[in-house]
Amino acid sequence: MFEKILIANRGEIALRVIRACREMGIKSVAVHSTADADAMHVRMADESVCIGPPSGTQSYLSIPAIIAACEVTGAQAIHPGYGFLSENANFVQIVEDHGLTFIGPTAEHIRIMGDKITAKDTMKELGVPCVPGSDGGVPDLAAAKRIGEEIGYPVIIKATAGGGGRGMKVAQTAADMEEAFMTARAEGKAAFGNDEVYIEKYLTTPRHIEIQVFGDGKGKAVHLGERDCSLQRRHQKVFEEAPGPCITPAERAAIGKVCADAVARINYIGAGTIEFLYENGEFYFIEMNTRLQVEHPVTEGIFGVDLVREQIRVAEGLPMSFTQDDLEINGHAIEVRINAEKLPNFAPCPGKITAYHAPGGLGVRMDSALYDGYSIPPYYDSLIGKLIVHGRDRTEALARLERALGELIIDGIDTSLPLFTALLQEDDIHTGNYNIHWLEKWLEANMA
Ligand code: MV4
Repeated sequence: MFEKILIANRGEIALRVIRACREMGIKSVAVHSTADADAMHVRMADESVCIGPPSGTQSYLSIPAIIAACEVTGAQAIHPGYGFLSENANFVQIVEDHGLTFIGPTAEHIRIMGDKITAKDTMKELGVPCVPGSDGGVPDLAAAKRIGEEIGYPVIIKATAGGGGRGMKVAQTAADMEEAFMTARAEGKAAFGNDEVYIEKYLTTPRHIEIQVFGDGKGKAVHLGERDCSLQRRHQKVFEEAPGPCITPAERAAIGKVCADAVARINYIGAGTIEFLYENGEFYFIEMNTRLQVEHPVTEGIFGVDLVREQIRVAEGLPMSFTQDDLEINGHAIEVRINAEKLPNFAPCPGKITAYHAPGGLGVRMDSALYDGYSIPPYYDSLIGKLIVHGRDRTEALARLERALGELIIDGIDTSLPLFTALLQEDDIHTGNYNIHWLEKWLEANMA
């Protein structure tokens, strides 16, 4: 059993992990940059180590500093949170080479899923439905044009090393192919040092539905249903919910089983998310994330499980504390991401919090590292909190969200909160009638 875990992260996710550690009787070690000496994760952990200057590259991404912090404190395992080193296969290898445990998947699984072509090949092989497209990389423009004719336009050209929307170009017709192909290649090369691309049929109005999976690393795995994360701006999720408003129990059981079986077959360990586009009743695999995700609390809300606790258990070699049959959906959960940014342009807006009051009451969870008088540093991601509500059904969850937003006070900086208040006035949000383009269109119409 781990006696001490180091959390290689900051902000709300560091608190999230510290809380799980404390409930399990495990000591926690926070690491922090000089800019984060007064941060809540440092205060809440049992111990802390300063690992470098403000820049993320020199602190939260500094592998030597993090390994040294484990050695100094005697931490036996590292929880990476999300972002930073959470999907860095080399880091996992180094952690293991130092006799430490990485709380997350193996370096090999991270590597497979980090390369989008290999990920897709692997999933296809495992029986997961994929978007029709090129089988693997597309070597040149002539091949790209052949594939375009074969699968039919519109098509999308994606960088193999991409993800999160970078290095993607749509070709509406054959006439667009040359420019789209060349641009996707150039972006892949510039952003990731890899110019390999692949091609898929472009789905015009899908929803983003992702399946939460969890494996014990020994051939057992479960699914915890889906999250609908279609409401995004520039590939950043802003509103997530579970279960998906348009997914039937039969669809959930079927795609869930496919996903759980797939990750069981590869002995996947820990939390993972299999992302799909969902259109006309069909699921199409796009990517797999090999980490705990920002929006994991909506899944925790409807299943009543602690995913971080389970991550720690399986990393220790223990079994998961539930089987598929134990997992039953209870009600509906919604998360909104609160960013320190100024509308209408969403410009980052760090600064000092002059007043903070978190909402409470039945079915309300506020995951945030904010406190009264805290100064948000300008060096990191603008996510400053997540408000998660749970209700007996979607209607109750939406009413609770509106009520909780009314209680929440964050003064001194601009935040994305006014966006959520405005969204709750929209019929489409109440009926669940939205797809991946809904928010961008709404912003264009309402924020211009
Ligand atoms: C697509 C697509 C349509 N068709 N693939 C965007 C980020 C990356 N994860 C995959 N993305 C997309 N892939 C095919 N074949 C549309 C998107 C997409 C998108 C996906 C999910 C959520 C928001 C999105 C916004 C724009 C485009």
